[in-house]
Amino acid sequence: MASPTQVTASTCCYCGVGCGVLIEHDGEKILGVAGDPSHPANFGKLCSKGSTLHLTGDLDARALHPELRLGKGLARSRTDWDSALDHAAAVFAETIREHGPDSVAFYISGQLLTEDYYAFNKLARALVGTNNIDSNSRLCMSSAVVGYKRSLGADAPPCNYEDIEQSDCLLIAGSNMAYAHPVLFRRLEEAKARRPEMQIIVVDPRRTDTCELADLHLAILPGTDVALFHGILHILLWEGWIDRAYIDAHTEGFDALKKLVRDYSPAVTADLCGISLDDLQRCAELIGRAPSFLSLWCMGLNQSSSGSAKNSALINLHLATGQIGKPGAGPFSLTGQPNAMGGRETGSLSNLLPGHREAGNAEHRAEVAAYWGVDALPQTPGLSAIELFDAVHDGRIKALWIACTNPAQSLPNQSKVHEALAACPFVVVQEAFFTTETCRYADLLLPAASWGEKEGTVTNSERRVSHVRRAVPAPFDARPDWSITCDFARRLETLLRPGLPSLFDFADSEALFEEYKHLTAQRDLDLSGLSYALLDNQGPQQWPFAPGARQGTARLYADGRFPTVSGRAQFHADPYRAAKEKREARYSLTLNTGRLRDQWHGMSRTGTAARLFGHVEAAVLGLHPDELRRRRLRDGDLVRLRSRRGSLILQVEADESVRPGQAWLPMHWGDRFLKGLGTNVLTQPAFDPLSKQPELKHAGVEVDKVELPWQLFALVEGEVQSRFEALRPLFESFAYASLTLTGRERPALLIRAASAVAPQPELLAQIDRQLRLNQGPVLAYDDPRRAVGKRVRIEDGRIVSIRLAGETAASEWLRSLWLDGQADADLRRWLLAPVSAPPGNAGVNTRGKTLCNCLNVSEGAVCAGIARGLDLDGLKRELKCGTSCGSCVPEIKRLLAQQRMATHA
Ligand SMILES: Nc1nc2c(c(=O)[nH]1)N[C@H]1C(S)=C(S)[C@@H](COP(=O)(O)OP(=O)(O)OC[C@H]3O[C@@H](n4cnc5c(=O)[nH]c(N)nc54)[C@H](O)[C@@H]3O)O[C@H]1N2
Ligand SMILES: Nc1nc2c(c(=O)[nH]1)N[C@H]1C(S)=C(S)[C@@H](COP(=O)(O)OP(=O)(O)OC[C@H]3O[C@@H](n4cnc5c(=O)[nH]c(N)nc54)[C@H](O)[C@@H]3O)O[C@H]1N2
Ligand code: SF4
Ligand SMILES: [Mo]
Repeated sequence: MASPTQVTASTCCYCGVGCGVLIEHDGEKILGVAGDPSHPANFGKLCSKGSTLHLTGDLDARALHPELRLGKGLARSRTDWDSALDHAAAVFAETIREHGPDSVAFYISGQLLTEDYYAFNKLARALVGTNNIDSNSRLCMSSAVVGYKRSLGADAPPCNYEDIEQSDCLLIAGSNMAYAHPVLFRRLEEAKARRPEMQIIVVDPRRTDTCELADLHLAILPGTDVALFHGILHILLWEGWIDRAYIDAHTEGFDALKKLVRDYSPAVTADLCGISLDDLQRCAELIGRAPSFLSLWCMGLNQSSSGSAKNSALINLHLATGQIGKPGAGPFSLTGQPNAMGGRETGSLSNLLPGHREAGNAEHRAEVAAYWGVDALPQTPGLSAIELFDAVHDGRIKALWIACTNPAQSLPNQSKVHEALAACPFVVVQEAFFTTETCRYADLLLPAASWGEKEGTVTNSERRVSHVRRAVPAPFDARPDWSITCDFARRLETLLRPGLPSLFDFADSEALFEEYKHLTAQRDLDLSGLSYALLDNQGPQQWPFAPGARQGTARLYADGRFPTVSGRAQFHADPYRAAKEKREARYSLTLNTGRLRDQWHGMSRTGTAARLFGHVEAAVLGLHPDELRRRRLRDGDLVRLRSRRGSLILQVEADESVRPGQAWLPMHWGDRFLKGLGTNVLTQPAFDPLSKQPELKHAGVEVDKVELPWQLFALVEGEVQSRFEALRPLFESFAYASLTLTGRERPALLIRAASAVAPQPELLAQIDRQLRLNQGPVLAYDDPRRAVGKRVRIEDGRIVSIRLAGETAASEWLRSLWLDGQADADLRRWLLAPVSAPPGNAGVNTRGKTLCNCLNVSEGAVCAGIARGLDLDGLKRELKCGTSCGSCVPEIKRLLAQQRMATHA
């Protein structure tokens, strides 16, 4: 029964900042969301993604019932939980019996809750007896794990969010915080406004929005971070800006590093990194002279074939300057996913075990086995993500369980991943949204509860554990992940170890937490003093939090003792290695990939809210204007982007934020919103030798113009999810097809497609049926000789559907008429004319993209305001942009700076 509005305090399900949210609901449906003022990560703030959570998750896109495919090539059909899980248990048991425990694998996610993770780990290692359990954190945090462990002795970010605000000098390397950790970036903006003397350095090949806050931006050549950090250390040594006393008292290995960095003279470093000597010198000086120095980093360092070296080279700088273990100082890796930390804590990478233990360590295995009450844990090393999918591809893995991740979009070298999934005898996908690329390959689809519907705990970037609370029940048959996993495990137990007491007798997520937490006792991450009740009474807490502790631990290593064998931190002397191997280097451009402000990964959730496409509407490749000129390309041209592994057809645009020789493409596109296998059809599977994290940031690519003269534009209002599902397959035969959502109050599906020749009339007729253009109040124009055909449907004086084929000049004008909700009689005779707008009609909406999603303020309006002389405060006052979540403020600042440059030029 729905009851009046209630509020449940929970957390945001997106990034590792880990903001607290207040979910407004009626006990059945989520109605709204607000920032939790009492949560220490965000104190009430939310970004553009967090504040629109309640607008996402369209039920038409949710997985609602278990579905089973009874044979390859057949369609899946709906089933019940008992049949689904019995079937899965039977297949897993048989596979294990016939081919051994290493013939099955689990591929899980940094977006699971700690309790979910724990259940999966116990299932894989204790019951199945395999270490083949890895997670998408392999693509995300595994280089940071290696960096922390080998340099400091434990996988623990030593700092906290207040340190960021207090620091005198901040180095942000390979992190676009303005987009990827926006609320933390808001906190940094405020700190910098209070203390403008705080110095911020950004190291990123691209000029991102994060650079708007930087005193110094080093646009290094892709992949040259190790050289940069060694070059900085070279200068620190030369100038005497190191802390010899700290090095002597608390570290080991400095001499070897000192020897190595002799080779990284300023001239050599500046040349390798493609930056000026002055900038390099200034960077070293800012770090060397700062009373406190803190570094933040993310995927620009981790996602690299030298990710471990990058991490340790940066940590070297902190150890050499003694900038760790004190306020405002330390190496602080930002975690991407909301519970990437929980995954590391519970041992959810193939080489880890719960409680920051190692699967390769016999003592650790014995400890965990004893705690679980099993004879032994498996010894054979497990496979990491890339290796795991290779093993699926060559048939070694015969049953694969995927939960809360979309590998058919997010792994590199997608052609191979799709082949692997297609060939795998049994694929289980435990998912909240049935729309993902991976679900297509599911032989068994298990509907999972999602944000607002599940309970457990998560750990954010600053080691802070929050209690995630359930607001509403999951829709239809969907169930929380831990309960699906434990239910399956109990059924598998009866087949694999009949008669023995269950290892999975958990009544709720709290029971899992209670069992798990003791595995952390007396270890570096000790959180055995925490409980749901304590988190409810005292709020989110940072580990370590031992039993009896009154509060969590804000900062690690204050005493200079490190959890290594000798108690000393370790310098590492890894030489710089170029990111591109030879075969990649033959391609003239380096492709860099990463995040957009308002989208999350494969867009299964954010892609259900039309408003979130307002900022960036579709997949576009960014190239420096010089590269466009050299290739005789213009903004908006369709190009074929190709690498050694695959190709993609998409639009190109001029992008001044990248240097010549580089290309930029958001990571979010898979096969659904853009025809082709998405961004990752291009990326390389090469990985770091220690962390096994793949090189997702650099691939050699080439760009060629394509001629696809026959073009189509379509827009249809309403029921966007079901129309998307029905229409997407109809565009398989087009060379180019881009689908997106648009609008706010009245969402619509928008499609652009192109091919060399016109498609069969029957295909167009099928498309028209889905667009509701086959009958009713439809204006039509056809010229079959030129393969031109146009349709506009008008209801109650408003355009509700459009299809222009063969000739699309009027598309933007019609789209703006649709948006404005008008199509009066005067205009009607022009609707199907081959013109971009009727003569003398200024109807074309020049609003451009939506900068401020909260208050719906367009780029056009902001630019007009700037032209009228408004500054940031004036724009905020008059247009209200940037006054709610603030996610658009860096971009508005950039427009203001461009305007200043233009007037001075
Ligand atoms: N809006 C949004 N926010 C997110 C996510 C999302 O999908 N959408 N995902 C979350 C997750 S899981 C993660 S892991 C984080 C990722 O957060 P970030 O790592 O901040 O985001 P990215 O855009 O992937 O990459 C950051 C930057 O690395 C730069 N870079 C590329 N190559 C190099 C290099 O060789 N050296 C250096 N120094 N920099 C380089 C890129 O130009 C890019 O600007 O974001 C989290 N937050
Ligand atoms: N080219 C390129 N590729 C990249 C990256 C890059 O920078 N460039 N970044 C990499 C990084 S850092 C990451 S973290 C990965 C992310 O890659 P993925 O893990 O594939 O990303 P998501 O789309 O977030 O996948 C999570 C899935 O879980 C589903 N889901 C949501 N909530 C729940 C739930 O409660 N239970 C279950 N069972 N399912 C749920 C969502 O619908 C979604 O399909 O991408 C990697 N791929
Ligand atoms: S910064 Fe935004 S996406 Fe990240 S947790 Fe906070 S509200 Fe969610
Ligand atoms: Mo990530």
